[in-house]
Amino acid sequence: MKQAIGKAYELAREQYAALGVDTEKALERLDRIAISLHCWQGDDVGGFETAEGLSGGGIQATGQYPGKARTADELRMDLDEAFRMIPGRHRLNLHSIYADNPGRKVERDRLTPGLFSAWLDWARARGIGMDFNPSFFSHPKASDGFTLSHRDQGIRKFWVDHGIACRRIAASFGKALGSPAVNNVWIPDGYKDVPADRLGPRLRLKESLDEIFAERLDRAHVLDSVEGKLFGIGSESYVVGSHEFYLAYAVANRKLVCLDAGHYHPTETIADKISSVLTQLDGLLLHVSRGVRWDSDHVVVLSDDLRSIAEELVRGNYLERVHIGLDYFDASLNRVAAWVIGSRNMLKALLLALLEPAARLQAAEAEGDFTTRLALLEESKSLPMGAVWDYHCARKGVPVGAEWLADIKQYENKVLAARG
Ligand code: RNT
Ligand code: ZN
Repeated sequence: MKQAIGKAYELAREQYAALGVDTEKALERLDRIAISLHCWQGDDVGGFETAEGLSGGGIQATGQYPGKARTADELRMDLDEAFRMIPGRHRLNLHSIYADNPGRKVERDRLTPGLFSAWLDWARARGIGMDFNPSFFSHPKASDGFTLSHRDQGIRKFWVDHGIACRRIAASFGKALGSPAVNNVWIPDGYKDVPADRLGPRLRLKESLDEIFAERLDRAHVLDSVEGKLFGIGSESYVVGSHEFYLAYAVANRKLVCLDAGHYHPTETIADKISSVLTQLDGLLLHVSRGVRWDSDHVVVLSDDLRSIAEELVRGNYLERVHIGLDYFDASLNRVAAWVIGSRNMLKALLLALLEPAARLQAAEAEGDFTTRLALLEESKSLPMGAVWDYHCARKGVPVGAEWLADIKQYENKVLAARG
C-alpha cells in the first residue's frame, strides 16, 4: 500500500474517533455487504435467446457504445473484469433470457436449472451468490404488453409456467451456492391510454402469482420478490402491477417487495419507504437505480438519494433483511465501467452511512436538540470519508481512486474493441 494512503487513513481515523465513530468497525461491516450486480447492464438487456438480442416490453436501453457482450462467455469475462475493480465479495443477478445453451432454443415455459449450469459453475468457482429473474418481456407472447394479467388463458398460462420454472431455477442456485437466491417478478403489463377496466387485469395477476407461488420451496433456497412500477414506455396510463398492488400482495403472502429507485413519482424517493414496509415485511429487495425525467435506469451516482437509502439501511439495522441489487442499463458508455461506477457508488454511500456519528445524532434528537442534529449532519458531510475508502480499496487489493479507469480502458482496447 502506498504510504500516503496509510497516513491519510490514520488521520481520518482520529478525526472520526473524536466523534465516537470507529472506522475499523465501519470497514469490517462494509466488507460483509454483498451487492447483486445485474447481468443485464453488460448487453443492454438483450439476453442470448437470439443472436440479435431482444428488446421491448417497456425495457429500452439507449446508446451505441461498442463492445457489448455477445455471448455468456463474454458477459462472464466482463463481469470478472468489473468484480476486480470493486472491493468485497458480491453477487450476480441473472435474468432468465441469459440461459447458456448455444444453438438450442428452449421456450421460456420449459427452462430448467441445467441450462444455467455454466453460470452456476462460474459463481461457485468465485464463491459468490446468485439471484434470479423471470423475464416477462421481449417475447412474441408479450408483444401486446400483457403477460401474467393477459385475458387470453393460454398466454397467461405460458407466463405462469415461466414463473414456476424460474422459481425452481432460483431455488437450485440457492441450494447449490448455500445462499438464498432472490427471485424477482416484474411484468410490463399495462395500458398506454386510460383503461375501462382497472380491476380485471389485477385480479388475473393475483391469480397468476398465486399459481406461480403455489409450490412450497425452501426459503433458505429462494426468496420471492415482487416489483411494482408507476409507469413505463407504453404503459403510461395504467400499470397492472402497481406499488400498492404488490405491497398488499406481499403483506398477505409473506413475500419480499422490490423497491426500484426509478419507479415512483419524480419527487418521491424510496429511502423513506424502507422503514415503513419493514415494520411489517420480512425483507426487501432494492433495485438501486437513478431516474432522470421519464427514464428510470441511469447509472447510479453518489447522490443525496443514494445516500439516504444507505443511511436508512444502516440506521434501521436492516443490512441483513434488505437485498441490495442494482438495476440500470446505459448503452452509451463502457458497460463494464457502468457496473464499476454504480457498485463503487453504492459501497461509498454505505460507507458514508456507516461512518455517521450515529450515537451523537440520536442523542441530540432524543433531547429535542434539533440544532445539534442538523449541525452535526452537515459538518459530517466534509469528514475525510475518501481517505477511509481509499484505504479500504488498497487493503482489499482493488484500484484506488480513478486508477480503475486505466484498467478498464486497457480492457476495452484489448477485449471489447475486438468484438466489432
Ligand atoms: C423494469 C424493472 C425491472 C427491469 C429488469 C431488467 O422497469 O425495473 O427490474 O429493469 O428486470
Ligand atoms: Zn427494477
